[in-house]
Amino acid sequence: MITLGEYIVEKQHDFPEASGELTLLLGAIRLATKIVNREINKAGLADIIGSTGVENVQGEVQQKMDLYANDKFKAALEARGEVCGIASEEEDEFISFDSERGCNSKYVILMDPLDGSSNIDVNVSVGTIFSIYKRISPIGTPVTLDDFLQPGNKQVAAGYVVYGSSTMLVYTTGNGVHGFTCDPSLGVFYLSHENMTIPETGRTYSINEGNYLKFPMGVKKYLKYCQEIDEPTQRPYTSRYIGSLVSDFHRNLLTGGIYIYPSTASAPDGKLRLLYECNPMAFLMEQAGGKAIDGYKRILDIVPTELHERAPFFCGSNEMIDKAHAMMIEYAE
Ligand code: AHM
Ligand code: MG
Repeated sequence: MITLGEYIVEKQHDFPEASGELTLLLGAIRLATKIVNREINKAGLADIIGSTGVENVQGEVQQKMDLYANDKFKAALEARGEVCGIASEEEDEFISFDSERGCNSKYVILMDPLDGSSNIDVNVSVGTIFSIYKRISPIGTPVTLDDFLQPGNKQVAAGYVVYGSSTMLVYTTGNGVHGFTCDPSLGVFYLSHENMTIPETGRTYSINEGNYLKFPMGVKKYLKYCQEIDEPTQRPYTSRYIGSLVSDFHRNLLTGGIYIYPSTASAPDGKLRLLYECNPMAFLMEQAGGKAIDGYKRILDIVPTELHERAPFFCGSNEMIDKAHAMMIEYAE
Protein backbone atom coordinates (compact mmCIF):
# COMPACT_ATOMS: atom_id res chain seq x y z
CA MET A 1 0.00 0.00 0.00
CA ILE A 2 1.60 3.24 -1.15
CA THR A 3 0.37 6.48 0.42
CA LEU A 4 -0.09 9.71 -1.49
CA GLY A 5 2.75 11.28 0.48
CA GLU A 6 5.12 8.42 -0.38
CA TYR A 7 4.10 8.46 -4.01
CA ILE A 8 4.67 12.19 -4.41
CA VAL A 9 8.13 11.90 -2.88
CA GLU A 10 8.92 8.87 -5.09
CA LYS A 11 7.95 10.86 -8.18
CA GLN A 12 9.88 13.95 -7.10
CA HIS A 13 12.66 13.12 -9.56
CA ASP A 14 10.21 14.08 -12.35
CA PHE A 15 10.85 17.65 -11.24
CA PRO A 16 14.52 17.97 -10.30
CA GLU A 17 14.33 21.76 -10.64
CA ALA A 18 11.49 21.93 -8.12
CA SER A 19 13.76 20.58 -5.35
CA GLY A 20 10.86 19.32 -3.30
CA GLU A 21 8.74 22.48 -3.41
CA LEU A 22 6.07 20.91 -5.56
CA THR A 23 6.04 17.96 -3.18
CA LEU A 24 5.40 20.26 -0.22
CA LEU A 25 2.74 22.10 -2.17
CA LEU A 26 0.88 18.90 -2.98
CA GLY A 27 1.25 18.03 0.71
CA ALA A 28 -0.52 21.28 1.67
CA ILE A 29 -3.35 20.45 -0.70
CA ARG A 30 -3.61 16.97 0.79
CA LEU A 31 -3.91 18.42 4.30
CA ALA A 32 -6.64 20.93 3.35
CA THR A 33 -8.49 18.16 1.54
CA LYS A 34 -8.62 16.07 4.70
CA ILE A 35 -10.01 18.97 6.72
CA VAL A 36 -12.67 19.79 4.13
CA ASN A 37 -13.50 16.10 3.76
CA ARG A 38 -14.04 15.79 7.51
CA GLU A 39 -16.53 18.68 7.48
CA ILE A 40 -18.35 17.50 4.36
CA ASN A 41 -18.86 14.08 5.90
CA LYS A 42 -20.87 15.60 8.75
CA ALA A 43 -22.49 18.36 6.72
CA GLY A 44 -26.02 17.59 7.89
CA LEU A 45 -24.97 17.72 11.56
CA ALA A 46 -23.02 20.96 11.59
CA ASP A 47 -24.33 24.39 10.65
CA ILE A 48 -22.46 24.40 7.38
CA ILE A 49 -25.09 23.64 4.80
CA GLY A 50 -27.09 26.25 2.96
CA SER A 51 -26.31 29.62 1.53
CA THR A 52 -24.54 32.60 3.07
CA GLY A 53 -26.82 34.97 1.19
CA VAL A 54 -23.71 36.62 -0.28
CA GLU A 55 -22.91 36.64 -4.00
CA ASN A 56 -19.40 36.16 -5.37
CA VAL A 57 -17.94 38.35 -8.10
CA GLN A 58 -19.59 36.12 -10.69
CA GLY A 59 -23.06 36.81 -9.32
CA GLU A 60 -23.47 33.35 -7.79
CA VAL A 61 -24.69 32.91 -4.25
CA GLN A 62 -21.94 31.46 -2.08
CA GLN A 63 -22.70 28.44 0.05
CA LYS A 64 -21.38 28.27 3.61
CA MET A 65 -19.32 25.26 2.62
CA ASP A 66 -17.80 27.19 -0.33
CA LEU A 67 -16.38 29.73 2.07
CA TYR A 68 -15.30 27.13 4.61
CA ALA A 69 -13.40 25.18 1.95
CA ASN A 70 -11.90 28.35 0.53
CA ASP A 71 -10.62 29.42 3.98
CA LYS A 72 -9.12 26.01 4.70
CA PHE A 73 -7.28 25.76 1.39
CA LYS A 74 -6.06 29.33 1.64
CA ALA A 75 -4.80 28.84 5.19
CA ALA A 76 -3.06 25.54 4.40
CA LEU A 77 -1.36 26.96 1.31
CA GLU A 78 -0.24 30.14 3.05
CA ALA A 79 1.04 28.26 6.09
CA ARG A 80 3.24 25.95 4.05
CA GLY A 81 4.72 28.92 2.17
CA GLU A 82 5.20 27.02 -1.08
CA VAL A 83 3.04 29.32 -3.22
CA CYS A 84 3.41 33.01 -3.85
CA GLY A 85 -0.25 33.55 -4.63
CA ILE A 86 -3.60 31.96 -5.17
CA ALA A 87 -6.72 32.67 -7.18
CA SER A 88 -10.03 31.10 -6.27
CA GLU A 89 -13.57 30.98 -7.55
CA GLU A 90 -14.58 32.46 -4.20
CA GLU A 91 -12.20 35.44 -4.28
CA ASP A 92 -12.84 38.46 -6.50
CA GLU A 93 -9.10 39.17 -7.01
CA PHE A 94 -6.01 36.99 -6.76
CA ILE A 95 -4.27 36.91 -3.37
CA SER A 96 -0.57 37.57 -3.07
CA PHE A 97 1.30 35.91 -0.19
CA ASP A 98 3.81 38.64 0.53
CA SER A 99 5.79 37.07 3.37
CA GLU A 100 9.47 36.53 2.59
CA ARG A 101 8.81 32.83 2.07
CA GLY A 102 5.78 33.51 -0.12
CA CYS A 103 7.63 36.02 -2.32
CA ASN A 104 10.48 33.57 -2.76
CA SER A 105 8.36 30.68 -3.90
CA LYS A 106 7.94 29.65 -7.50
CA TYR A 107 4.34 28.58 -7.83
CA VAL A 108 0.85 30.01 -8.08
CA ILE A 109 -2.25 27.95 -7.61
CA LEU A 110 -5.76 28.45 -8.94
CA MET A 111 -8.64 26.55 -7.44
CA ASP A 112 -12.31 25.93 -7.12
CA PRO A 113 -12.33 24.92 -3.45
CA LEU A 114 -15.77 23.35 -3.58
CA ASP A 115 -17.20 22.64 -6.98
CA GLY A 116 -20.85 21.71 -7.35
CA SER A 117 -21.52 22.99 -3.84
CA SER A 118 -25.28 23.30 -4.36
CA ASN A 119 -25.24 19.49 -4.27
CA ILE A 120 -23.99 19.38 -0.70
CA ASP A 121 -27.39 20.22 0.80
CA VAL A 122 -28.84 17.07 -0.75
CA ASN A 123 -25.90 14.78 0.08
CA VAL A 124 -24.64 14.42 -3.49
CA SER A 125 -20.94 14.33 -4.39
CA VAL A 126 -18.96 17.56 -4.64
CA GLY A 127 -15.32 18.20 -5.44
CA THR A 128 -12.25 20.42 -5.27
CA ILE A 129 -10.27 21.38 -8.38
CA PHE A 130 -6.73 22.82 -8.46
CA SER A 131 -4.27 24.00 -11.06
CA ILE A 132 -0.59 24.86 -10.48
CA TYR A 133 1.70 27.08 -12.58
CA LYS A 134 5.21 28.34 -12.25
CA ARG A 135 5.17 32.10 -11.81
CA ILE A 136 6.52 34.24 -14.64
CA SER A 137 7.27 37.33 -12.50
CA PRO A 138 10.71 37.46 -10.84
CA ILE A 139 11.18 35.46 -7.65
CA GLY A 140 11.39 37.73 -4.60
CA THR A 141 8.65 40.09 -5.81
CA PRO A 142 4.89 39.97 -5.21
CA VAL A 143 2.88 38.01 -7.78
CA THR A 144 1.12 39.78 -10.63
CA LEU A 145 -2.06 39.05 -12.55
CA ASP A 146 0.02 37.75 -15.46
CA ASP A 147 1.27 34.90 -13.28
CA PHE A 148 -2.31 33.62 -13.22
CA LEU A 149 -3.28 34.41 -16.81
CA GLN A 150 -1.16 31.67 -18.40
CA PRO A 151 -2.58 29.25 -20.95
CA GLY A 152 -3.43 25.79 -19.61
CA ASN A 153 -0.56 24.21 -21.56
CA LYS A 154 1.82 25.81 -19.02
CA GLN A 155 0.34 23.97 -16.03
CA VAL A 156 2.89 21.99 -14.03
CA ALA A 157 0.28 20.07 -12.05
CA ALA A 158 -3.47 19.80 -11.72
CA GLY A 159 -5.92 17.64 -9.88
CA TYR A 160 -9.23 17.21 -8.17
CA VAL A 161 -10.72 15.65 -5.12
CA VAL A 162 -14.08 13.94 -5.36
CA TYR A 163 -15.95 13.73 -2.07
CA GLY A 164 -18.10 10.81 -3.17
CA SER A 165 -19.07 7.43 -1.79
CA SER A 166 -15.37 7.37 -1.03
CA THR A 167 -13.05 10.37 -1.15
CA MET A 168 -10.49 10.28 -3.94
CA LEU A 169 -7.68 12.61 -4.92
CA VAL A 170 -6.62 12.42 -8.57
CA TYR A 171 -3.68 14.41 -9.91
CA THR A 172 -1.20 14.79 -12.72
CA THR A 173 2.17 16.44 -12.96
CA GLY A 174 2.35 15.71 -16.67
CA ASN A 175 3.39 12.08 -16.24
CA GLY A 176 0.05 10.31 -16.28
CA VAL A 177 -2.95 10.54 -14.02
CA HIS A 178 -2.93 8.87 -10.63
CA GLY A 179 -5.77 8.34 -8.18
CA PHE A 180 -5.69 7.85 -4.41
CA THR A 181 -8.54 6.72 -2.19
CA CYS A 182 -8.88 7.94 1.38
CA ASP A 183 -9.10 5.35 4.13
CA PRO A 184 -11.44 7.25 6.45
CA SER A 185 -10.44 5.35 9.57
CA LEU A 186 -6.83 6.47 9.17
CA GLY A 187 -7.31 9.68 7.20
CA VAL A 188 -4.68 8.47 4.72
CA PHE A 189 -4.83 8.50 0.92
CA TYR A 190 -3.61 5.25 -0.64
CA LEU A 191 -2.70 4.72 -4.29
CA SER A 192 -5.67 2.93 -5.81
CA HIS A 193 -5.63 3.95 -9.49
CA GLU A 194 -2.18 4.32 -11.03
CA ASN A 195 -1.91 5.56 -14.64
CA MET A 196 -5.60 6.11 -15.24
CA THR A 197 -6.62 6.15 -18.89
CA ILE A 198 -9.96 6.95 -20.44
CA PRO A 199 -11.42 4.42 -22.90
CA GLU A 200 -11.23 5.56 -26.54
CA THR A 201 -15.00 5.71 -26.63
CA GLY A 202 -17.85 5.30 -24.18
CA ARG A 203 -21.60 5.11 -23.92
CA THR A 204 -22.29 7.97 -21.53
CA TYR A 205 -23.04 11.59 -22.31
CA SER A 206 -23.30 14.22 -19.59
CA ILE A 207 -24.97 17.55 -20.23
CA ASN A 208 -27.68 19.69 -18.65
CA GLU A 209 -30.32 18.88 -21.22
CA GLY A 210 -32.75 21.33 -19.60
CA ASN A 211 -30.93 24.00 -21.61
CA TYR A 212 -31.48 22.13 -24.90
CA LEU A 213 -33.39 24.89 -26.65
CA LYS A 214 -30.52 27.33 -25.99
CA PHE A 215 -27.75 25.03 -27.29
CA PRO A 216 -25.83 25.65 -30.53
CA MET A 217 -27.09 23.58 -33.48
CA GLY A 218 -23.96 21.37 -33.43
CA VAL A 219 -24.68 20.31 -29.84
CA LYS A 220 -28.36 19.68 -30.59
CA LYS A 221 -27.39 17.47 -33.53
CA TYR A 222 -24.79 15.62 -31.45
CA LEU A 223 -27.36 14.90 -28.73
CA LYS A 224 -29.77 13.49 -31.31
CA TYR A 225 -26.88 11.36 -32.63
CA CYS A 226 -26.31 10.04 -29.07
CA GLN A 227 -29.99 9.10 -28.84
CA GLU A 228 -30.27 7.35 -32.22
CA ILE A 229 -30.66 3.57 -32.32
CA ASP A 230 -27.61 2.00 -33.98
CA GLU A 231 -26.40 -1.41 -32.84
CA PRO A 232 -22.83 -1.37 -34.24
CA THR A 233 -22.00 1.78 -32.26
CA GLN A 234 -24.06 0.67 -29.24
CA ARG A 235 -26.37 3.64 -29.48
CA PRO A 236 -28.46 5.03 -27.94
CA TYR A 237 -25.91 6.11 -25.37
CA THR A 238 -26.91 6.57 -21.78
CA SER A 239 -27.35 9.99 -20.17
CA ARG A 240 -25.75 10.69 -16.76
CA TYR A 241 -25.54 14.18 -15.29
CA ILE A 242 -24.81 14.82 -11.64
CA GLY A 243 -24.29 18.56 -11.94
CA SER A 244 -20.94 18.27 -10.15
CA LEU A 245 -18.22 18.60 -12.76
CA VAL A 246 -15.73 16.60 -10.72
CA SER A 247 -18.12 13.69 -10.29
CA ASP A 248 -19.29 13.67 -13.90
CA PHE A 249 -15.67 13.90 -15.07
CA HIS A 250 -14.53 11.13 -12.74
CA ARG A 251 -17.22 8.72 -13.91
CA ASN A 252 -16.50 9.42 -17.57
CA LEU A 253 -12.77 9.03 -16.98
CA LEU A 254 -13.29 5.56 -15.53
CA THR A 255 -15.93 4.26 -17.93
CA GLY A 256 -15.55 6.40 -21.07
CA GLY A 257 -17.91 9.20 -21.97
CA ILE A 258 -18.30 12.83 -22.88
CA TYR A 259 -19.09 15.86 -20.71
CA ILE A 260 -20.42 18.99 -22.39
CA TYR A 261 -21.15 22.42 -20.95
CA PRO A 262 -21.59 24.37 -24.19
CA SER A 263 -22.24 27.99 -24.91
CA THR A 264 -25.93 28.81 -24.69
CA ALA A 265 -28.00 31.61 -26.16
CA SER A 266 -27.95 33.41 -22.81
CA ALA A 267 -24.33 32.51 -21.85
CA PRO A 268 -22.15 32.63 -24.99
CA ASP A 269 -19.06 31.45 -23.06
CA GLY A 270 -20.88 28.70 -21.19
CA LYS A 271 -20.75 28.47 -17.41
CA LEU A 272 -17.49 26.85 -16.41
CA ARG A 273 -14.46 28.95 -15.55
CA LEU A 274 -11.45 28.48 -17.78
CA LEU A 275 -8.68 28.88 -15.24
CA TYR A 276 -9.74 26.71 -12.35
CA GLU A 277 -12.37 24.39 -13.85
CA CYS A 278 -11.70 23.80 -17.57
CA ASN A 279 -7.90 24.00 -17.66
CA PRO A 280 -7.09 21.58 -14.82
CA MET A 281 -9.70 19.10 -16.06
CA ALA A 282 -8.40 19.45 -19.63
CA PHE A 283 -4.81 18.77 -18.48
CA LEU A 284 -5.97 15.67 -16.60
CA MET A 285 -8.10 14.52 -19.53
CA GLU A 286 -5.24 14.82 -22.02
CA GLN A 287 -2.89 13.07 -19.64
CA ALA A 288 -5.44 10.24 -19.42
CA GLY A 289 -5.47 9.98 -23.21
CA GLY A 290 -8.68 11.93 -23.91
CA LYS A 291 -9.43 15.38 -25.29
CA ALA A 292 -10.84 18.72 -24.13
CA ILE A 293 -12.04 21.44 -26.50
CA ASP A 294 -14.27 24.51 -26.39
CA GLY A 295 -16.29 23.04 -29.25
CA TYR A 296 -13.72 24.01 -31.87
CA LYS A 297 -10.23 24.37 -30.38
CA ARG A 298 -8.06 22.87 -27.68
CA ILE A 299 -8.88 24.24 -24.21
CA LEU A 300 -5.22 24.22 -23.11
CA ASP A 301 -4.20 26.62 -25.90
CA ILE A 302 -6.65 29.38 -24.98
CA VAL A 303 -4.80 32.48 -23.77
CA PRO A 304 -6.80 33.88 -20.85
CA THR A 305 -7.42 37.58 -20.40
CA GLU A 306 -9.44 37.55 -17.16
CA LEU A 307 -9.21 35.67 -13.89
CA HIS A 308 -12.80 34.47 -13.85
CA GLU A 309 -13.38 34.07 -17.59
CA ARG A 310 -15.58 31.28 -18.82
CA ALA A 311 -15.28 28.83 -21.69
CA PRO A 312 -17.55 26.27 -23.33
CA PHE A 313 -16.25 22.84 -22.34
CA PHE A 314 -16.35 19.50 -24.18
CA CYS A 315 -14.24 16.84 -22.53
CA GLY A 316 -13.92 13.07 -22.70
CA SER A 317 -13.15 10.03 -24.83
CA ASN A 318 -11.33 10.74 -28.10
CA GLU A 319 -13.89 9.28 -30.47
CA MET A 320 -16.79 11.02 -28.81
CA ILE A 321 -15.05 14.41 -28.76
CA ASP A 322 -14.06 13.98 -32.41
CA LYS A 323 -17.68 13.28 -33.35
CA ALA A 324 -19.03 16.25 -31.37
CA HIS A 325 -16.30 18.47 -32.86
CA ALA A 326 -17.18 17.39 -36.39
CA MET A 327 -20.82 18.21 -35.76
CA MET A 328 -19.97 21.62 -34.27
CA ILE A 329 -18.11 22.42 -37.48
CA GLU A 330 -20.74 20.96 -39.79
CA TYR A 331 -23.58 22.87 -38.12
CA ALA A 332 -21.71 26.08 -37.22
CA GLU A 333 -24.16 29.00 -37.29
P1 AHM B 1 -20.00 25.98 -9.30
O1 AHM B 1 -18.51 26.11 -9.39
O2 AHM B 1 -20.67 27.28 -8.95
O3 AHM B 1 -20.40 24.84 -8.40
O4 AHM B 1 -20.52 25.66 -10.78
C1 AHM B 1 -19.91 24.64 -11.51
C2 AHM B 1 -20.86 23.48 -11.62
C3 AHM B 1 -20.23 22.25 -12.16
O5 AHM B 1 -19.72 21.44 -11.16
C4 AHM B 1 -21.37 21.58 -12.84
O6 AHM B 1 -20.97 20.72 -13.85
C5 AHM B 1 -22.17 22.73 -13.36
O7 AHM B 1 -21.86 23.82 -12.52
C6 AHM B 1 -23.63 22.49 -13.30
O8 AHM B 1 -24.30 23.59 -13.80
P2 AHM B 1 -25.83 23.51 -14.19
O9 AHM B 1 -26.59 23.45 -12.92
O10 AHM B 1 -26.08 24.76 -14.97
O11 AHM B 1 -26.02 22.26 -15.04
MG1 MG C 1 -17.03 25.34 -9.72
